[in-house]
Amino acid sequence: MALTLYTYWRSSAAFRVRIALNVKGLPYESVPKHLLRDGGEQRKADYLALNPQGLVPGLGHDGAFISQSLAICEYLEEIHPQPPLLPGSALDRAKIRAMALAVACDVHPLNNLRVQQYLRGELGQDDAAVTRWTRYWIDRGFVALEQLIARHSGDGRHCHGSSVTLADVFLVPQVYNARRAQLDLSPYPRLAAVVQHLESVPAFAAARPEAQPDAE
Ligand SMILES: N[C@@H](CCC(=O)N[C@@H](CS)C(=O)NCC(=O)O)C(=O)O
Repeated sequence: MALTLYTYWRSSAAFRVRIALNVKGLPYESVPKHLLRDGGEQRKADYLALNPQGLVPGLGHDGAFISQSLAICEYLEEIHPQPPLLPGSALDRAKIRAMALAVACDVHPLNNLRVQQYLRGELGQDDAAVTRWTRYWIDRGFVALEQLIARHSGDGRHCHGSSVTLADVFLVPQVYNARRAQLDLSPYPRLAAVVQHLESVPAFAAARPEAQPDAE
């Protein structure tokens, strides 16, 4: 299968998809979209023709295009079920999705580039205020995830059960963003232990921003 990932090295949403592709052992071609250069390559007409939202990641597959990292990961899960990112019973899968969505819906959108640009531009906030905003929303999410990991982790090394799931795929990139905002992770020891383990897993390590061809 010919897979093309529209990506940016520092995009945590693209980082999720890179991890999922690696976990499933699917080779892909990277097409970098620089989010800052020249007003943002994600906002140029050629990319908007593919993704009207003007966001990365996007996945091309045999002439088709899919946006939204969760939709992409679930698509990969459906066309390539092994190893499963949504294992177990319907209840297990719902709990895993809920943890992934706690990042994807309730943390990440508040801290996205265009939101930060709006806070700085239209709302006139300085860097300190934007960093405060970023840390606040990540903390709200991590406080809850810390408790969910306590309930659902089977081994202290994964968010749910004892294997890599979609919850792990979404957590690690969000921790990358947290570190960029210099958020202290010590209030979330279980979450930090899970991430420490996952960062040693080759599929995660190869997907990290600094390992990408477009890394600066
Ligand atoms: N919900 C989307 C979020 C995608 C997203 O916000 N991507 C960011 C990078 S992490 C982006 O392209 N930002 C560009 C911008 O804000 O202009 C997903 O999960 O794919």
